[in-house]
Amino acid sequence: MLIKTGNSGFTHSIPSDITPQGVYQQRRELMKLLAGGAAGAALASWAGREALAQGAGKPGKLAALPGAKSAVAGAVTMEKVTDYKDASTYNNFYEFGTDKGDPAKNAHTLVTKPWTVAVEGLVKQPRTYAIEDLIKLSAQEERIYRLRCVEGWSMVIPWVGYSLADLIKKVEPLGNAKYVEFITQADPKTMPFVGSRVLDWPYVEALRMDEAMNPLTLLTFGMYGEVLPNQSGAPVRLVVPWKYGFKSGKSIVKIRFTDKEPRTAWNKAAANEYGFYSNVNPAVDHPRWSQATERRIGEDGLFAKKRKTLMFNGYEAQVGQLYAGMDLKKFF
Ligand SMILES: Nc1nc2c(c(=O)[nH]1)N[C@H]1C(S)=C(S)[C@@H](COP(=O)(O)O)O[C@H]1N2
Ligand SMILES: [Mo]
Repeated sequence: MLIKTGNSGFTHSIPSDITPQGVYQQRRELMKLLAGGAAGAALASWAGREALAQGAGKPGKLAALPGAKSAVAGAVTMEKVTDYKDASTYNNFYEFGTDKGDPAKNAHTLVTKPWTVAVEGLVKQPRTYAIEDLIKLSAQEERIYRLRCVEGWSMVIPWVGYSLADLIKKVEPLGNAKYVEFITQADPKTMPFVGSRVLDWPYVEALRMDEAMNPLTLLTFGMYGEVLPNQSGAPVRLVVPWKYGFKSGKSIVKIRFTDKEPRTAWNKAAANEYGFYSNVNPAVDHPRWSQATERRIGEDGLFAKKRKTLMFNGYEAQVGQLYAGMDLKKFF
């Protein structure tokens, strides 16, 4: 993602910037060994490490939050699940810093108890939910979704939650409610980068009502059978698997129903680069880089060919009809 350096100026990551720490380290070691003429040994150790990276690894020691197998179409992929260690140490959560390793290092200061989520705006039943009540509102399911960042990396994660639609039906939106806005926590006391000028806080995201109602849109409380670690957006985040990762707001405190398309955090920061829809689309490039391919974290190493990005991140059968007749180059 790009970093705002002043009121209007931006610097941004080039593809090599998005190398995860571990791979970067390995590349440095490899370069050192190559310089020493030990290329064969270096390659052997690389291959060994790649093999070790297979398997999902063990989650941390957080409270268990198992989910039943989901019956929602598209909710499970047969692709290999990303190692928990990668999923929980390679993150975007700018409230805790702009480096991929920052959220895992810094998010321990986030206070997730007590936590409430206010549902407000154009609904018949506005209500503030204690997180404990929100968790129980519907049955927890495990959904194995890909999440693709606009920067070109992706992961496969077993999320735990329920369809946002279950909550929406409970609060009964009014007829003029057309959009759902997600407002996230912005507490400078517990989130060290809130107050920095990287983004206009709080981090806000939004969906059109039919997108929010699509059964794939997951109100997410856990991953890998446990509650979310802080850096992944505890205690509640969204996962919208057919959109670029930044649509999946973390640590949500307000859900607001509106009649106008809300301004969203990245759209405010750079409207020409981040549109409202932000559907994963290999045919529509980011103005400064291609979106046609991606690298799977922990799997696609230095020498691997990048994999092709799929239309709607592979969820076209489930969500393609939401955009029938729309010019997706215009509504990017
Ligand atoms: N509140 C908040 N939510 C956020 C972000 C953020 O900076 N702040 N980053 C977004 C981006 S760019 C991505 S790619 C995903 C990353 O989720 P992950 O760290 O669980 O992979 O979170 C999204 N949600
Ligand atoms: Mo992202």
